[in-house]
Amino acid sequence: MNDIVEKVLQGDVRSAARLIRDLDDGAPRAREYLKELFPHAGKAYVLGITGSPGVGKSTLTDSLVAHLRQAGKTVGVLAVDPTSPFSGGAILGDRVRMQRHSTDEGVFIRSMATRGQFGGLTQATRAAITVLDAMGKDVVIVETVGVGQDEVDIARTAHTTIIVAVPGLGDDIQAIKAGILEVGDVFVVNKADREGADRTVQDLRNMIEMSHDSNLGRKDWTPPILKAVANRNEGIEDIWNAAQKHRDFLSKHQSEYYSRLQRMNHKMELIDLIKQGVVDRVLRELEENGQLDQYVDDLVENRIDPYTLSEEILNRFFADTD
Ligand SMILES: Nc1nc2c(ncn2[C@@H]2O[C@H](COP(=O)(O)OP(=O)(O)OP(=O)(O)O)[C@@H](O)[C@H]2O)c(=O)[nH]1
Ligand SMILES: [Mg+2]
Repeated sequence: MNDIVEKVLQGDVRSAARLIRDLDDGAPRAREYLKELFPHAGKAYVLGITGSPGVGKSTLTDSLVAHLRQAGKTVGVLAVDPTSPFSGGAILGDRVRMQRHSTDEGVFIRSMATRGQFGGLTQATRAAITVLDAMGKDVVIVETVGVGQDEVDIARTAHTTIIVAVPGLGDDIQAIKAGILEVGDVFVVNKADREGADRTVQDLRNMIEMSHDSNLGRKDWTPPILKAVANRNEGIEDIWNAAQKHRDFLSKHQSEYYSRLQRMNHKMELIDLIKQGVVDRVLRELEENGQLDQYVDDLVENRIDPYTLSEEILNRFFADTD
């Protein structure tokens, strides 16, 4: 067994941090390590926390971490920011917000901002979850900013997804359009110290009643909607209890919805990996002998159209499968 892999399995923070950095950078050796780690993962409870920017996801995560540590659980946190190609703004804020846990050995916090590497953000996040899981963390919390397709995909990877909103729906209407509502297992109206929290709870309830996962059909779980004031630790225990209820639900009822969800996750992961493999292989060869640039010249000078050209290139690589 590889040295790094062994260390990660023993829970070594530095090795895990290095591996996750490699994943974020798309380093090929990271994939080899993952192969070895994979059989050791699958034990952690993965909790997704998502919602629009600034609704209090990190504050909530921080309070949840404190709550879990008191209960003696080890925690891994992944802060994923698909809106930025750099580990800048929001993630820096996340780190600051969770700083009180930085000296606690039972907590491991990492951020990811990859786009386009390692088959995209969902793939990289999934891989990082595997690392934290194999490291022996009891709970892995994945915080994602925003409401796009990446968040929906990442949310589908978690066992339980918490959607955080704030009083006055506003931006969150966008979230609902993007389909994030459909993947929520627990809803939290944070900043309930502000006016209009009850109204927002009611609005959400109405919308949830009408929604169902457009890809996978209806769930047989009714998502609870809870109020919280994360920066005052209010409502945190209820949120954790609701998540646990959902977790129990998952293990007791292997419902049709969740078997479909699991199947789709596996399928998506495999397709992502195949795509990435094909793209890597074809591009590596084209770039090695400068052909890619020649092809681009052909396009620039109108010698061929891109449709025919891409077909010709692919036929070269997959000649005998035709
Ligand atoms: N009034 C009030 N403010 C809160 C509450 N929870 C968090 N905040 C504040 O809201 C701001 C944003 O909180 P974050 O936890 O960084 O929010 P976030 O959703 O992680 O933000 P991004 O990661 O940037 O999307 C901070 O100034 C928090 O102190 C709350 O319950 N009430
Ligand atoms: Mg945050």
